Amino acid sequence: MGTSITGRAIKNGSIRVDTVNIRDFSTRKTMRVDDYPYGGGAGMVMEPEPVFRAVKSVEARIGRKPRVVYMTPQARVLDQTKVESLAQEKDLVILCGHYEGIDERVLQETVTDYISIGDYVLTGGELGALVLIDAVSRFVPGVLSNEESSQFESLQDNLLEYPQYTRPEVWHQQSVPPILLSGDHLKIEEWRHEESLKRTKERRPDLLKNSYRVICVSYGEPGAAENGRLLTESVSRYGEYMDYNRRKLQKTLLRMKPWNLLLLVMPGAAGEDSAFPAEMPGAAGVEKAKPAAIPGAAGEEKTASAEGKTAVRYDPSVPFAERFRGLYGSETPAVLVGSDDEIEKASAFLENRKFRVIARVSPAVFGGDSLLRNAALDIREKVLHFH
Ligand code: 4H6
Repeated sequence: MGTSITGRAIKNGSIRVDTVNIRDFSTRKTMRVDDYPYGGGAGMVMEPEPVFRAVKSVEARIGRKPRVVYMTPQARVLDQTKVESLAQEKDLVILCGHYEGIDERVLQETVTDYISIGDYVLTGGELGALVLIDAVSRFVPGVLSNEESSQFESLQDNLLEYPQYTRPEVWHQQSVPPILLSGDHLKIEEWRHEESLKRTKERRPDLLKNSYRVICVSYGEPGAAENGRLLTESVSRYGEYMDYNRRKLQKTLLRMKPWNLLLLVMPGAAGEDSAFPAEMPGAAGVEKAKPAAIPGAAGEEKTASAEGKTAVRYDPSVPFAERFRGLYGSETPAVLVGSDDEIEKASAFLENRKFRVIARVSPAVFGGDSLLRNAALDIREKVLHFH
């Protein structure tokens, strides 16, 4: 841990790593902490009491009950969402077993999380702990520089990273893909998304069944669109958002696919008023017909925002069925953010339109960075495991 990025993180005080030797809490003169397994069989088992005392000593030192992670091959395999959720904790205790493992009773009493780093066996949990510390550290503020940022990683969409290139432009007769030299950032982002998908199909097709294209739809008081954009960015690298205060969108047919994920941000979800986005991006990845001529779609009023841009005001009198007359799913998962009232109305409507509501998120989402991050992690966790 003393070299490279983790070494720097320790030196600049972003993270601290302490070790506790369970043997120091042995109850015997010999300082042994293992004993024969009841029921017989090969190998030794770690006694409960030394482990219990070791964990208690840490609790006493930090003055609170931290999450206690047990590294074991008998657990769900660590993924990026779990890593980011653990990174929110101030303290983490990682318990490493040796021999054949630890007496079940002390695990019951002390462990909060069981984690495996992969389906293979190690002689002890320590290398797993190092892997966990390394992965978690990347999400601790101050550990990565701006250039090393962990903010936009495609693993968060359950997709593999796209290929990377640097100078020279031609190497061993192979050129860098021309699009990367074009300077067209929107096109480049699209290309990278495509490459990520291609690569995932080829190398990790198992990931694709839990990979969704996030489409965020917001409507409601001023700030709804901005909040939708913020939430979308926290949930997905390749997400899109649309402001359904806009009458034009209300008139548009939007048929979502089973691999789309509808993120619906409704009244009650927004904070006070924040700025409106200047432009709505196109809805690539979603099959979108030409705006159908639905006469008399209502609920839009143009106002001039602080920047002098044309913004759209929320009209609460527009009924759900009218605002979303063009919105259809096909077993498309949906996550709803808003007041209980609005969520209730939306659920019934969306189920009729062949969406599957997989999560409802409490409206306390847009009150600050950590609320937003936690909501995003919560959503990713539910989306990833709803199958
Ligand atoms: C708990 C129980 C983690 C811990 C048994 C730990 C792999 C991982 C261990 C054991 C680990 C992982 C002791 C069982 C040695 C096999 C320590 N191995 N083992 N995949 N080993 O995260 O014998």
